Amino acid sequence: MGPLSSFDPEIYEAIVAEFHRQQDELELIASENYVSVAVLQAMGTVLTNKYAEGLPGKRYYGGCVHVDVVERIARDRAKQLFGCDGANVQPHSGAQANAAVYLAVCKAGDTVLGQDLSHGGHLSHGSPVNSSGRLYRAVHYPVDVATGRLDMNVVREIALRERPRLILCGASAYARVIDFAAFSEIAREVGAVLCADIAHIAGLVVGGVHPSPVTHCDFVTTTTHKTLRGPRGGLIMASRDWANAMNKAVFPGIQGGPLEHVIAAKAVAFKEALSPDFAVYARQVVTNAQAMASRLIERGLTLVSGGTDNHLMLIDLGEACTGQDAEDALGRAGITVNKNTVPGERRSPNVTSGVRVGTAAMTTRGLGVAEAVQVADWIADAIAARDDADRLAAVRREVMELCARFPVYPSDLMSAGGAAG
Ligand code: DSN
Repeated sequence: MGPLSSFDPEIYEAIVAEFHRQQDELELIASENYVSVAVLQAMGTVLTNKYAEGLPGKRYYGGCVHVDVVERIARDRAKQLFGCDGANVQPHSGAQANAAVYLAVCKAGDTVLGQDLSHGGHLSHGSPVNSSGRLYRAVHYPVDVATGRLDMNVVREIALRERPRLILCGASAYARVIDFAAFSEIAREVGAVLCADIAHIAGLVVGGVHPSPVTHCDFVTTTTHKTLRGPRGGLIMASRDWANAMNKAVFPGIQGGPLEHVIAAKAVAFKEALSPDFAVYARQVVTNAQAMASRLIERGLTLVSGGTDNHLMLIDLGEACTGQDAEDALGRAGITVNKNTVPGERRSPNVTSGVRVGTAAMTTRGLGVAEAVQVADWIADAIAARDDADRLAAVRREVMELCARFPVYPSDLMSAGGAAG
């Protein structure tokens, strides 16, 4: 086996092309970010060769002495970062983390209550096409279509009516602060277990710019790759009472061997998130989002809920333009976003009436408020000029100039023994 570039040039070239796409275009997908070179290095290691079913010190395979060190450090750092009693760093993704919580708490057919997918929730919060909606009786709470915000009185009414075994709070397209204390009161009132899925806002929580759910919830799940800026993966936290059930639900409940190379990268990302610099980053993410939101509104665009408290905003395009058309136009302008349903959506999920925009990745590459306002102008320009190829090409040239001034990675990363050197 030679190096990747000579052994498998097709794959190598696709990786190099993706590297340049990330360097040269603006990433505004609210669930994406750029990991550090240290995180990349931890992931590309021999730890991928090791089976380690079980937990540190209690494995079903020999030879786990070194991966035990890695996983213990990752777990301890997660506990320190979030201030939780128990943590399991093995979930391969956020959806796996949620599936493990369902398994720990519910029997098949039990009622679970989560935020409606078309109102900003997530597939794994009980969508009928996801295992969470097929194995359990899933019911949902909406946002108020007029305000775009959760109405906790409505959530309470639905919880009292449905008497769920498990309540999920947390969202993937909701721009406002989530009131974990209010969810906790409702869960206590109806005798439900409470889980917060903070996949989107985990980095804001550890950075101190969104309230923490940890003291209010029995479980907290998250991905590690969004605002938390770690490798693609999942994490579950649990109160002392639920820690054992959490661990058994992950393995042997829903997973086999953990991905120790990814767990090593999670540990590195947690160390980064524990540094004071990370709080500065998290604050800047929100400041940039609010600057961008204000400018989009000044330019005549409508935002669900009228603005943002976090890293994302949802543009409601109304009748004039579909989410798909806006996503395509922005793509041609070098700006990557995703189409997204809006509350009260009338188009199909493949077309949608909205686009979701987030500032986590652009803030990582060093963009500040001045650039956020400029990016908002390009978004408004590109949506308005969506049928004008020349104007879109002109925006793309300006986007590329900005990206060249704020590189994500050293330009020689691919030849310096980095991701695919
Ligand atoms: N797909 C993720 C997002 O974009 O929000 C959630 O899993």
